Amino acid sequence: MIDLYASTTPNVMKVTLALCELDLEFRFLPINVWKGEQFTARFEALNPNAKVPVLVDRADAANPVTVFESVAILIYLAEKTGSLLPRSGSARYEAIEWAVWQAANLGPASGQLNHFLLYAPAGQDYALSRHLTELRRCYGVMERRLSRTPYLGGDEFSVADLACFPWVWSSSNRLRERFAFLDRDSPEAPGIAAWFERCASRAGVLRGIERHAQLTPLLATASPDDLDRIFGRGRYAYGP
Ligand SMILES: N[C@@H](CCC(=O)N[C@@H](CS)C(=O)NCC(=O)O)C(=O)O
Repeated sequence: MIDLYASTTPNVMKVTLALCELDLEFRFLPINVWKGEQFTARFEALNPNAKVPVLVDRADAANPVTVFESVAILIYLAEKTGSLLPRSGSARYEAIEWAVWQAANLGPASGQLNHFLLYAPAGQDYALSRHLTELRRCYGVMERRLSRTPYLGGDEFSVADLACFPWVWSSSNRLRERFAFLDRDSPEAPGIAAWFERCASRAGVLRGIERHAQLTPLLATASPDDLDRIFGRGRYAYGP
């Protein structure tokens, strides 16, 4: 059995999609990050960085394997099953490059834009413009890649697509009316649109989207102080 410590976010969705693609049995262990459940000693023993997702694989009950960081989890699952990652050579590193690219570029830019649009006080024009510009740059990088290869890692569906798909899905769902470049079906980015369709028509991805939808959104449970804690502001802020 595999335990997935989870919330309703794209980083968790990557792992849910991978588990469904690989037909692995798992259960969600929901963590209410809005109420600070990630900061308990028990959870920090699993992930010292205090964030979901965390995966615990109990296939060997005497020696469970714990992995945090969504892209590390994707690579773990790929190596466990021998799927979703070419076995060797440059194709393997291309897929890893694009998965790491998501964690270092697309994910942070999407997350920061989200934060400044939804949770920051008014008057953050500089921050908004900076993160929007960076996210648009990332979409340009993806479009150029996907105009040359069917999948982000190359010729095959891989961990790279599982890393990027939930962010493109989520940003398109929430923000495409506001920022046309985030539309997963934008005529200005035919490479991304065709890739999205290719990924979204996979049975495993469709099952993963359905499983992900079973998680309950918990933002409404957060008090103003909970929001200050998760965003490091108010009495939790460091600095002047
Ligand atoms: N790079 C990490 C990011 C994980 C992350 O930011 N998780 C969020 C939910 S998407 C979280 O747990 N936030 C709680 C917090 O920041 O305290 C990964 O890809 O796993």
